[in-house]
Amino acid sequence: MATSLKSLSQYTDKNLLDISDKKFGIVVSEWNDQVTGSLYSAAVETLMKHGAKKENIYKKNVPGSFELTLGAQWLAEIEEIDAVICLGCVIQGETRHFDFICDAVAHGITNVGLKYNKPVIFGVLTPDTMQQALDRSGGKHGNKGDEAAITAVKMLGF
Ligand code: DLZ
Repeated sequence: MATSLKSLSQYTDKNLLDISDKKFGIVVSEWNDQVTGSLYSAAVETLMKHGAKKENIYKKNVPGSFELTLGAQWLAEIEEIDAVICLGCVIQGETRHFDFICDAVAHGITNVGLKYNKPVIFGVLTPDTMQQALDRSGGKHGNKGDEAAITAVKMLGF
């Protein structure tokens, strides 16, 4: 996906790209699967609402958020896939495990996007409590899976 002057001049926030022929890979962490399942459902629903075809959305489960990076790489290296969305939920605990996982995933996902020159979206919740996670995965604060999908569509518009 190369940026051209033409594509830059055509892009506006209100006029999202036609994604009917775009292929999406979604990597989903199995940790806190109640939350990540809701993130996934919202991401798929939003992509389809914006024109993506169900058969063009590919899912890959990984055990935990730490593994999202490698899962993203496996999907990003598939030439036909246009964008990758990573969905996870890491809940703050008493240990430094939280920081290690979050730092690793943030850096890892960034690197995969740069390496393959494709949008690789960080849809990882990092709340203090399970309630905060539920609030952000279909609760009172919306659904981060929806935001992640919109971000992927917007990035494909560049
Ligand atoms: C080990 C661990 C812990 C303590 N907490 C979470 C979490 O809240 N969310 C999550 O997605 N994964 C967690 N994990 C698992 C790690 O992401 C990873 O799967 C293991 O450390 C094995 O590499």
